[in-house]
Amino acid sequence: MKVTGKILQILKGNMDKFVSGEQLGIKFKISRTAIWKSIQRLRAKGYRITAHKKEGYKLISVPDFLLPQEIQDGLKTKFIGKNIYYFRKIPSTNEHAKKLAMKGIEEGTVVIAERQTRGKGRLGRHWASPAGGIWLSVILRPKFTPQDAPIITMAATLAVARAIEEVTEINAKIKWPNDVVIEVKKKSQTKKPQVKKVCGILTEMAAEIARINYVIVGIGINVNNKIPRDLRSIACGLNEQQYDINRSLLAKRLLEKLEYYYCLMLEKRSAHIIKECRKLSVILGEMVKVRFPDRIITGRAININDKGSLILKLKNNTRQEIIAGDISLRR
Ligand code: BT5
Repeated sequence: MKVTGKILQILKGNMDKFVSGEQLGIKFKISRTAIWKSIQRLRAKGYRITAHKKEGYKLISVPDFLLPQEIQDGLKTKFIGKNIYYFRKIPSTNEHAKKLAMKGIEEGTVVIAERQTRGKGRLGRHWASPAGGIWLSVILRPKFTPQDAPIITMAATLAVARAIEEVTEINAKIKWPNDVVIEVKKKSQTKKPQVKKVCGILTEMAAEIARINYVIVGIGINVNNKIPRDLRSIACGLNEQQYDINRSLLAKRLLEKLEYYYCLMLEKRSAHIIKECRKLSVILGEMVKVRFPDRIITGRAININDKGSLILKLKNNTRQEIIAGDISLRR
């Protein structure tokens, strides 16, 4: 860790107290001018630090940015998030991650941005990514076959739901295959709650028949951001349920959970992931509509099988396996 990072750690450990500049200089064997330069660097990143001639420096507040040092501070992972590329603004974190992956960057590298100008969903759809959300991509190089890849999306939805559960008091659920949602009560108490999307996952892969070259797991979470008007009936932010969510903490827990579930997959223990996804599923037992580019199927969602496919029971009592699709709940 560089000296600026070490100074920040000391200031954080003494939040709201003065730390002597002279002591810092002695500790790191650098001049007071060098300490001052480090403080200026931290201020430029948004840390509010007061300076007092005799007493030294006092950290007043930490910026609400997804700064790598905030996410990495206390991050309990072995490889995911050890290397973070941070942007205030970028077209798409998935696109940038793809370029890095093609250059051979190490597994676990994360690309994160405050804002995306061309955030994308599945099938090239637009993903609204204003400031205040978490927009990130993780580069993975799994040693399993491309057929197992859909489970990565499930692992990611599960990681997001569990991270939200740990950091907030919000009950997040999974809407197969790639959404994390929350249930919002309707005005009429008798009606079932409405499901709103707080997170979408876009998993992209470069593979040969039997071998995956790399996988990019793109995760977008609405946290403190505004939701565009045209999406308000289907989407919402976590801030509509709880104020003041610490985005760096949420991102940190997310990376930890993602590594945990990804490692389960590598150990061939995906059954555990599927079991947990079933428990958090918002669609199992419900009548759903599955929209494909050329047709719509209606049926009851009765299971998510071991391959991660959705099983629908149709009107004529036959069962249909769905590998991917757009699901809407018929509530
Ligand atoms: C997804 O696609 O849900 C995948 C979204 C992945 C976004 C992340 S952000 C980081 C990384 N970098 C990227 O460029 N992308 C990934 P899909 O299931 O196709 O859903 C897309 C649909 O969700 C849109 O057509 C809208 O209806 C809706 N939508 C768009 N923006 C949204 C938002 N911020 N919150 C909720 N719904 C949104």
